[in-house]
Amino acid sequence: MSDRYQPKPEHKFSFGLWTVGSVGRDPFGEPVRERLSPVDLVYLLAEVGAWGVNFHDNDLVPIDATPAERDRIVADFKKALRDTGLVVPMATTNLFSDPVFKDGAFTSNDPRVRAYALQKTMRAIDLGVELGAKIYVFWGGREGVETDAAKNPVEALKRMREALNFLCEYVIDQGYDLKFALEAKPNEPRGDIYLATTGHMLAFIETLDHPEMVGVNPEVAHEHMAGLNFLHAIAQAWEAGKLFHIDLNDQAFGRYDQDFRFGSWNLKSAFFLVKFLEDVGYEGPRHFDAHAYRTEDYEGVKEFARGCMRTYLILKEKAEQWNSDPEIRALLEEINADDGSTDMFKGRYTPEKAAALKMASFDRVALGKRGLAYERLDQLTIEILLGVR
Ligand code: GLT
Ligand code: MN
Ligand code: MN
Repeated sequence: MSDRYQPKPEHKFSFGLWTVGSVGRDPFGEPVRERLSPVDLVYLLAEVGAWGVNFHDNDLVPIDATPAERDRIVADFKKALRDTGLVVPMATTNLFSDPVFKDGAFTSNDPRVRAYALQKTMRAIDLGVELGAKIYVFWGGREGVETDAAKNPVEALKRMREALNFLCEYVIDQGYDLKFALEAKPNEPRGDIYLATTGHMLAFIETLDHPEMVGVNPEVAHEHMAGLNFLHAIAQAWEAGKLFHIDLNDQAFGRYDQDFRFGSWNLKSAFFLVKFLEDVGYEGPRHFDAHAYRTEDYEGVKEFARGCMRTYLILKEKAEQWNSDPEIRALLEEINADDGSTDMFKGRYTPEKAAALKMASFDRVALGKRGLAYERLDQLTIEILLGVR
């Protein structure tokens, strides 16, 4: 195996405890792997070369642990982090597994559940910050409905806003250096989940009291479930200064949330995604929110984790190749050519520009006849990906 694809800390590859720790339970089947402790999982991640480990409060500390148990678990985890050099870039709250959240957490119709969800999140934020997290993810897996008879969607948004405003103030009040990243998903496990896509989240963030503290954590699989182009979602988030975190995995369109190994299904979209992150200089963690096939034992889980990182690095190399390919560069130059003939119409509106533009004449037919060479450009992309160029 070539050394060029070995993960290094500067690549910022991270995994959730719930990813490599997945025991392979699904709605139709029991676990296929024994449960490993958080400490074991830290060593496993260190062995495969990851940089960071993320967790939900209850991936680390069981929901019914006593304060003494919590302290012991956290101390053991910290020791494993020290021994391995792994860091905790992100933390989050489990607001979806326990039956108390069956009708949502922040959007539950029951005010006691909403208050409990806030309490649980504040405690989980404390835990995350204690372990070094700088990003706090909110994935509202149960914030939705099976029937719209059950909940008023406007009320649900107001409750969500109230909860996030409360928690932003909590973070400010504690003096924590922490930002929030909202993760959208259109459905599963609820019939429909509110704020279904990254685009919905971006619009919602602007309605919060502290929009500067809140960005997004888009996940490949979740946008693909909605039939959307993931690259376009993260490009919009990036352009808005809101790409605080990212969940990399893979997913066939139209399927359930598969959380496959990064790049294992749609290589071309994975390629353009890596190329984008590298081209724009995204500096956040490259988090793999995926898990191994249910067919695997823990050797297979390690293969899965290594595969995510290795594929990312191979695609990064392919992106460099794409960017420096002379034929691709020439095509891009041609595609983006500008003869300067419209310079006087560019930029901000002025009445003079508008008047001049209304009078200008364009050779519409010639413009429409021009071939754009995108077929050649795409084929060159495919040939780079297939390794024949
Ligand atoms: C859960 C979900 C993921 C979220 C995680 C964070 S938990 O596995 O499917 O997409 O990112 O809560
Ligand atoms: Mn997912
Ligand atoms: Mn995710």
